[in-house]
Amino acid sequence: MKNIFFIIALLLTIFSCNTKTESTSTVAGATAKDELIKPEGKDSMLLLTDRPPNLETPLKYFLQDYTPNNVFFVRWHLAGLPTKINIDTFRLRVSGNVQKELSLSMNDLKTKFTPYTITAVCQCAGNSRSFFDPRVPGGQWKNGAMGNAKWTGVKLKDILAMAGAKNDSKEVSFNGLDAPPMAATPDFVKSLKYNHATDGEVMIAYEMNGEQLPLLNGYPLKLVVPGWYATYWVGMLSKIDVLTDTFRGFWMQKAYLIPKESKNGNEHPDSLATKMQPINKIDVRSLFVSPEPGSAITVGRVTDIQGLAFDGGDGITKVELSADSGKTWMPAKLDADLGKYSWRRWHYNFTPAKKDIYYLQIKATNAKGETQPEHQWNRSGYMRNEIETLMIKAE
Ligand SMILES: Nc1nc2c(c(=O)[nH]1)N[C@H]1C(S)=C(S)[C@@H](COP(=O)(O)O)O[C@H]1N2
Ligand SMILES: [Mo]
Repeated sequence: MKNIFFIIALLLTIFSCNTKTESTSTVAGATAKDELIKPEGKDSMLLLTDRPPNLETPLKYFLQDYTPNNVFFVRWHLAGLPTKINIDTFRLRVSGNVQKELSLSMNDLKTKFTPYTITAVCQCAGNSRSFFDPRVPGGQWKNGAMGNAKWTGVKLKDILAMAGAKNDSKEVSFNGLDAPPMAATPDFVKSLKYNHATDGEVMIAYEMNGEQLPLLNGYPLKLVVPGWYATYWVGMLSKIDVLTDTFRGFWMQKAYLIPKESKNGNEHPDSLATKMQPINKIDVRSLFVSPEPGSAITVGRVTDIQGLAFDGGDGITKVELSADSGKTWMPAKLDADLGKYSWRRWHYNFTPAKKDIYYLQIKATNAKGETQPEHQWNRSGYMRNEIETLMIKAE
């Protein structure tokens, strides 16, 4: 338990002086009650669970290129996380199949390495899980378990080079300061193949959007794996192990698995896939951000329909909108390209011709020609990227 204070303490600090309000929003045709909460160091967010803290970003913040740190979504698995980190004594340790073990202070990281910055979407594997039909267990996220940020820190490759990681290494594992509240729960440890870990893009961030990371987003260090689902983006990162074999931890071999032999991680509720593999690259998706579902717009007047699109790093080349159930697709206008791992915002000028209810659909395509499925399901509610429908009323 060294250095670890349980969540009870964290929650008392974080949630005691909170303002709780309720708002109503329309989601996929149904009305859901959203509970808003204002944790310490954050602005109002949607509360999913408070133990461990799981908080969703309200949709309106996705009208910006970069998601502000104070509303960036929060997702922890284990109820034991430090309430406070002493930055003077904090060390990032590197051990295993290396010539020289390292114990790096924050100052070492900031002065002994060349800083590196990359823009990348951090998206939870379970983002949008609540929209799966039939419903699946797990955090019932809407579309707010994602965010786009500029990450600054050190390339993992440079750290492994300093440690003299050996050429016969197979994988690298990553552990953070959070700990299971009971011995029965396995510690949250993730791994990457050695080649991936040293690709020069995987990095350890000490800043997001030019500021230190909020405690709830993994302060002081977060592993950034551009283009891959956020489950690999280990927060409060404190220990890196270079391995000569496949890592066999629970969170790689039992959790976060997707069907191996289907597109988009698809399977059927009546015939679940038997061959599974660890989740990996983010699939192509596009989302509506504005107007909010169920909004009223004006007949004969232009409405700026807005949203965003992203993928695992091949880059979005096309976003198209349909107002006739997918019979015809019209190109949306893409905003500036902020990097292949960034999301790309888009606009579409829509003018409703008559008083009616409109169902708009949005579909993105990437540089590899990959696009989105019309229907998708899997038992864990991962990798949601089904073509989205937005219902709006023209009055
Ligand atoms: N140490 C640690 N890192 C973690 C997790 C965790 O439970 N513990 N959850 C992962 C998952 S599943 C997600 S979606 C992201 C969320 O990052 P955020 O809280 O900064 O949004 O952190 C990842 N890193
Ligand atoms: Mo996640």
